[in-house]
Amino acid sequence: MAIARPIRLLGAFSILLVLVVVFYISHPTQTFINLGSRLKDGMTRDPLLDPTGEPEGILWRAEDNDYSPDSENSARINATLLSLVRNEELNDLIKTMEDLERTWNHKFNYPWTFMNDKPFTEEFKRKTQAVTKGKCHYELVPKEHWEEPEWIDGELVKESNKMLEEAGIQYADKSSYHRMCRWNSGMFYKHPALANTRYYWRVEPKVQFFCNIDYDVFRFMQDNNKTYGFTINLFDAPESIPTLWPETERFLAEHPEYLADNNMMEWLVDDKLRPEHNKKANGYSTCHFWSNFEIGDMDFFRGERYEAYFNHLDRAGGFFYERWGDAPVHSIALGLFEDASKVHWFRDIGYRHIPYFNCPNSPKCSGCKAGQFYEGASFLAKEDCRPNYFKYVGTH
Ligand SMILES: Nc1nc2c(ncn2[C@@H]2O[C@H](COP(=O)(O)OP(=O)(O)OP(=O)(O)O)[C@@H](O)[C@H]2O)c(=O)[nH]1
Ligand SMILES: [Mg+2]
Repeated sequence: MAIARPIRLLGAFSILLVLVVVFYISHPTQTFINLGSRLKDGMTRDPLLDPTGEPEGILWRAEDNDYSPDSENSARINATLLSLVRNEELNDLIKTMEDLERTWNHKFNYPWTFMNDKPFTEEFKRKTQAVTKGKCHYELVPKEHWEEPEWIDGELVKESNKMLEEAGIQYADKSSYHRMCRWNSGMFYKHPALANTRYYWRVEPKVQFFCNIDYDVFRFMQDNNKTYGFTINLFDAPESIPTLWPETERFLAEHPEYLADNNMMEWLVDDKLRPEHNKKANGYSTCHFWSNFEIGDMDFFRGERYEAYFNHLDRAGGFFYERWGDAPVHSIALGLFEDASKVHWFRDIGYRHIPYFNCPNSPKCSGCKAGQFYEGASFLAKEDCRPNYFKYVGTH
């Protein structure tokens, strides 16, 4: 008996529908990416609640390529895990290393480079090398990269840091903190031990990683022409950087040619989400990539634009007279000088540095709650600058 045409059509449609549903379930990343990059109507719901998969495109995997630890012809590229760390932080660092080795590096065996302004102890070397099959390098930061440059006025530093401390700026009176911020801003990539290394993944003791990452993230950066990858996007304390933006504007006036065509200026100067922040920071939203996690291409920092910008800031002295962090400095430079498409949100890397998270909804993750952004007091929720980043730059 012949089946009526409408019934046949309905049958064909149902089969098509099932196929589409099966496709989307097995390709969760694509579903999400197809929503578009910019969130034009703002972030009405945390994108990390949606199923999160791997980035699109060809990914290099340990099963298909030679990533064995001692191979001469391995698929590893010129890259290192990089940690500035003190001997006293050994136990916290070990836990972090174990996390990152378990979720990622035991498959790819990238080397680790540890840096310190004091020599590493034998115990530090022995215990860290025991956590990884990758080769560990231990480097001393040269004094001229670490200490205050000669044009900094010590008396003025003491006075201004006292005022910052009274204004409640954390670590303002710790000279090592100022030095660390300056080193992370303009020195780390100048260390001779990194002269032949291009990509780095910054790792701090105490941070945690929650998700299995099954592709070579450094190759991903290289293959997709990415300069910088982040996980968390935050507001900063404007009191720590009152003259950073005015100095940046001065620099831009001298070098208008450095501004990228497809820059992230709107994200940098937004005054709608937190007008007081913009006002106190004299025109800067204070939004930044939280730099305790970063995967980056050191060629950007070694390039003419960043070098000139860092030298300008260094001369102005705000690393010591104020408490400029490497996070706003890196972020402003990327936002102004780099094409926005070259910055990547690693939504799939589950990450925690107290008190914030990047926790995706993925079967590859365990130990964090999908979409949880902060832990502790509820005022921390407003430190999230992702709504602005997704609105002005995108979710890529
Ligand atoms: N070798 C060395 N490492 C340092 C020094 N100060 C900070 N670091 C490292 O620099 C990184 C950032 O320092 P933190 O003290 O964690 O700064 P922070 O993340 O702003 O502060 P917290 O929120 O307290 O973690 C960490 O990897 C530290 O181990 C220092 O004086 N010497
Ligand atoms: Mg820290």
